[in-house]
Amino acid sequence: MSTQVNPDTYYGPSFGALVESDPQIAELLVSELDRQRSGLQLIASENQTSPSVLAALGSTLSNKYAEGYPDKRYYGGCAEVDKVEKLAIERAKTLFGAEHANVQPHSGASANQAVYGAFAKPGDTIMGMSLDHGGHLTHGFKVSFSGKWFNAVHYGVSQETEHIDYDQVRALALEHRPKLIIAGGSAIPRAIDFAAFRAIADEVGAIFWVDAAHFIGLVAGKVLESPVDLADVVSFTTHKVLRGPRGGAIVCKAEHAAKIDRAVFPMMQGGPLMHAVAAKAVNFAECATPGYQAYARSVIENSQALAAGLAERGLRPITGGTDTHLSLHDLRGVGVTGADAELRCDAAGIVLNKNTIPFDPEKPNVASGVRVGTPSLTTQGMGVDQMDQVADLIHRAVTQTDGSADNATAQAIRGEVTDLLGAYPAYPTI
Ligand code: DSN
Repeated sequence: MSTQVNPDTYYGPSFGALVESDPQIAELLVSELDRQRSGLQLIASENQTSPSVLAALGSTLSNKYAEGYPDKRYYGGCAEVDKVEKLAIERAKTLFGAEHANVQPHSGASANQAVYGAFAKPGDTIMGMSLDHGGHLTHGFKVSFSGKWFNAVHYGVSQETEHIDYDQVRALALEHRPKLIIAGGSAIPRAIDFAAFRAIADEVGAIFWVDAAHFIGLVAGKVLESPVDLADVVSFTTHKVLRGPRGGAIVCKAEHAAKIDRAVFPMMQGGPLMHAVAAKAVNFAECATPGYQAYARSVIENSQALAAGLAERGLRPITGGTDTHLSLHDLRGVGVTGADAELRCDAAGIVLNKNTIPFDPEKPNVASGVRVGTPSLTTQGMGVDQMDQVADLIHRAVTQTDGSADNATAQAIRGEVTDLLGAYPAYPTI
């Protein structure tokens, strides 16, 4: 085990027992912690959740079957998990100012499946952002259930501005009359105009659904406009900027509550993961604090500083910058593909992902861009003063290394990454 861990606190008091009973898995858990600690984590959809959330995840709530909803279960022995789920629901409603919350979806994709289940039937037309312009697999991409079961129509960004083309959204909505209009995605650096989407949905009689998985943490932190009042339904994940456990949730208007609940269970899921529900409750309470709001503000400031630092070095930000926790960079100006950049950064201790950019001439597994996000670095305490150094490290890794860990420049960058992480460690308390 290369990283320092205290078996009494790492993953809760039972970690010591795991070391005894299954040293192979215990070793791998520690090496993954070591990996998370020893690199710059820039995957925009990842974060470092709190030890309290980890404790709830590692609890005996994992043992309990609780199909149904609080006070309406299909199993005995649910008194304690009922209290947990009621707390999670109330905390979610308060945090997001929502009329109804369902905290049972196992993941973002499961939450999205339930939204389809509530409002559409196979063969119906749905409309979302195209994946290669920043959307998501579950918004009708052809290999996803959503693309196979629904007639998916896709809007994108304007080639000129790289912002969502709202004229195109409206024209496609008028032409295709979708049942559902989805806003949101995985690589959208800018704030979305929810009012524009609402007006278009009203014009064609569609349900307006926001998939807020990426940015819901910024909404919780009150640094980005909330879609909750404008949308019929908002689905999200709890593990991105929000910094909770891996999982999903849905908030919606009271008029849709019964439909959404029936679509989550029993239509799409069986028993909820009660340890994850407890961890969501812990997370929602954490997000209601001034400390979390300051964190969310810092995530955006860092993201803007990082995007500017990369722009100065020739890594062009799509749309010219960012309003959120992520930015997307076109690498064609430095003559490196996204796939090569990801490999080179990895060898230098920097973890990010290749990403297609709008109108990308490359295939997705090559891609012309990279996506970078600041949730993890900000959790580690970095601020705008560190972002120029991070931009410099990324730029040098992308342009001056070859993807080999033996490369002298890659080794030098790794050394600088280690020094920086020494001052801003991940999980200093375990
Ligand atoms: N795969 C996630 C992301 O990285 O954005 C979204 O599902």
